[in-house]
Amino acid sequence: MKNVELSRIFNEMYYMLSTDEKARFEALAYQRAARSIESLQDDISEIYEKEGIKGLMGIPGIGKGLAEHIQEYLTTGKLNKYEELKKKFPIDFTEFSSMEGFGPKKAMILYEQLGITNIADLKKAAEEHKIRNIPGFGEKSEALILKNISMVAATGSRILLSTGLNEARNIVSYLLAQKVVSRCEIAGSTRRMRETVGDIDILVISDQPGKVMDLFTGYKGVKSTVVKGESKTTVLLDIGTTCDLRVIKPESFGSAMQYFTGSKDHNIKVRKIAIDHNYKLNEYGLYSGNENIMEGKGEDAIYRELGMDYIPPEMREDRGEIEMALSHKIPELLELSDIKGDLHLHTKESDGMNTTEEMITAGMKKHYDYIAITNHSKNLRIAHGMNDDQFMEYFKQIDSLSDKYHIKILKGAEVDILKDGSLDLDDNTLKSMDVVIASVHMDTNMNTDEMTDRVINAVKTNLVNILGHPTGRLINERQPFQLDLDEVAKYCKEYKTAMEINASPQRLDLNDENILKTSKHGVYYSINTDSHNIYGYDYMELGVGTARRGWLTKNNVINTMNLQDLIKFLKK
Ligand code: DGT
Ligand code: CA
Ligand code: CA
Ligand code: ZN
Repeated sequence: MKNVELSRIFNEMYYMLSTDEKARFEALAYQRAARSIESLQDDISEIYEKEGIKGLMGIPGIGKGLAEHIQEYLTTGKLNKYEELKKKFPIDFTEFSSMEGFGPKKAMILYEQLGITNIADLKKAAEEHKIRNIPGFGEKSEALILKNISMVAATGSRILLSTGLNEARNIVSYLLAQKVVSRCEIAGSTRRMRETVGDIDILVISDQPGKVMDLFTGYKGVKSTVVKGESKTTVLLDIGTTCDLRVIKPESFGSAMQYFTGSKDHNIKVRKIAIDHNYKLNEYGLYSGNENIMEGKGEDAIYRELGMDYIPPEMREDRGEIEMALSHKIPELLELSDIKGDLHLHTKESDGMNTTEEMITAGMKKHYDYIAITNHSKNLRIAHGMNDDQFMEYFKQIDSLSDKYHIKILKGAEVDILKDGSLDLDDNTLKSMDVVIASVHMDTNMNTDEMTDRVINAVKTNLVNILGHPTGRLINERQPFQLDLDEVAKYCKEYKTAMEINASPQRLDLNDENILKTSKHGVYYSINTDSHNIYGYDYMELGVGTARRGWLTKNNVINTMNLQDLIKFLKK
C-alpha cells in the first residue's frame, strides 16, 4: 500500500522542515498529512484512481498542494520536493524519531558539526565523547543520548498493534478473495491485542498449499520472501515486519490456533496441565496415547477438556488467568459492542482536522448514543488551545447543532493540568461542561512525588471526570511520567474520576499492566479514542482490546452506561 510510503515521506519532510523555525507551519502541515494518511483505512491509490485529485482533497488535512504532491508520487513514483530536501539533509530523521529527546534540530546541529546521519554514528560519537564539546550539548546530554539509544535497541523494531492488525486483516481478505483457502485466521500477539507486534502470524486451511504460498508471496505489501515452504512461509512486509503464514490440516486447526496464539508462557503452563491429565498437547492436537481427542474441534474444547473455562486470547499472558480458569472464575470481558459513546474528541476549533458537524456525523455512523467534544485548553498553544470565552462561545454553537442530530453531544474540554496541579480554565467554565478531561501535557520532567502530587491535586478539585492518558507515554517514543498510579487510583476512586484508557495507537494509556494494577482500587475507566479526525473513531477496538488485556468487564467502564446513568456519574 502506498499509504505507508507516503506517510513516511511526509513525516520525513516534516522532520526536515522542522530544522528551520521559519518553515514551522509548513512542517506541521506535512505532519498532519502524514498522520491522516497513516490512519486512513482505504488505499490512497484507489481513492486517486476513482476520484482523482478531488478525492485526495477529501482526506482530512490534505489541501490542494499536498494533493498534488500525492498525485505526483502516485503517477511518477517520486516526489521532487522530497528528493531536493533529501539532498540537503542526508540525515535519517525517521530513525532518530524512534529515539526519545532527540528532535530534528539536535540532529541538524550534530550533522553540521560532526557529520552524524544515523543512530550508529551518534552512538559512536557519544562513546568517543565527541558530543560533550558541541555547544548546547555537554556531558549530561551525552550520557542521556547513550541511555536513549540503548532504549531504542531494547524496544527493537516491534510495530504498533494498529499497523499490524490492519495489515493482518488486509492479508486475510486478500487470501480469502482468491478462493484457495477455506479458513484464514490471525493468531499470535496480534490476536492477543498486544500493544506492539513482533511479527504477524496467520493460519489457513487449504487443499492447495503450493498455490496459497505463491499467492502469499505475491501479495502487494510483500517486500521480499524470507523462506518459502509448503507448510510455512515467511515474508518481509513493506510495513517493516515479517509475517508467518502456516497451512494447517483441518483436523488440527483448533489446536493450532491455541498453540500459535500463545503467549509462549501461557502455552507452557497449559501444556503442563495437559501432562497432569495424562495428555500430550501440541500444535497438532490433544493426545491421549496416539489418539487426538480434539480432532476437528475448536480451541475452546481444549480448555474445557483440561477442566478450565475458555480463556479469551487477550488474557493469555500467564498473569493468573490459568488459575482463574481452573477455578471457573474467568470474567465476562467487555466487548466492543458494549461501548455506547466516545468521550474524547477534538475538532478544528483546537487541533482536530474535521469540523464539529463532520465529527458528529462520523460518531452517528458508529451508532453511538452520545459523544463528547473535548478540545484543548489555552496552555497547549501548539494545539490552538481555547480560553474560557472561546469555550463558552463554542458551546453555543454545539447547542445550536444539538436539535439537528439524533445523538447526544456532550460539551467538554481536555483541560491542561498545570505544573502545580491546578486546572487551565476557570472553575465556572468547567462546571458548565458535561465532561471534563484533565491531562498533563507540559512540564513533564518531574520526580515521582512531584508528579503524583500534581495529578492528585487536579483530581481533588472535584471538577475532573476523566484523567486523560494518565502516564503520557508514547509507545517506542516517550517514557511514561514518573507517577505513583496506586496513589492516583485511590483518589480517582474517591472523587469519581474515571481513568482514561486512551485508545490512540501510539498511546494505549493506561496500558494492560496499569489497568490490572489500578483496578484493584475499584476505579472506573473511560475508553476514548482521542480522535483528531473522523477516522480516529476506529481506534476504539484497540482501547477495548487493551481493557480486555486488563481483564475489565463492562461494569468498570463508564462509556458502556446509557446516557442517563452516564450523566448521573458525571455529575458525581
Ligand atoms: P511477537 O511475534 O513477538 O509479537 O509475539 P508472538 O506471541 O506472536 O510470538 P511468535 O510469533 O514468536 O509465536 C507465535 C506463537 O507461537 C507464540 O505466542 C506461542 C507459539 N510459540 C512459538 N514458539 C514457541 C515455543 O517455543 N514454545 C511454545 N510453547 N509456544 C511457542
Ligand atoms: Ca508473532
Ligand atoms: Ca511468528
Ligand atoms: Zn491529550
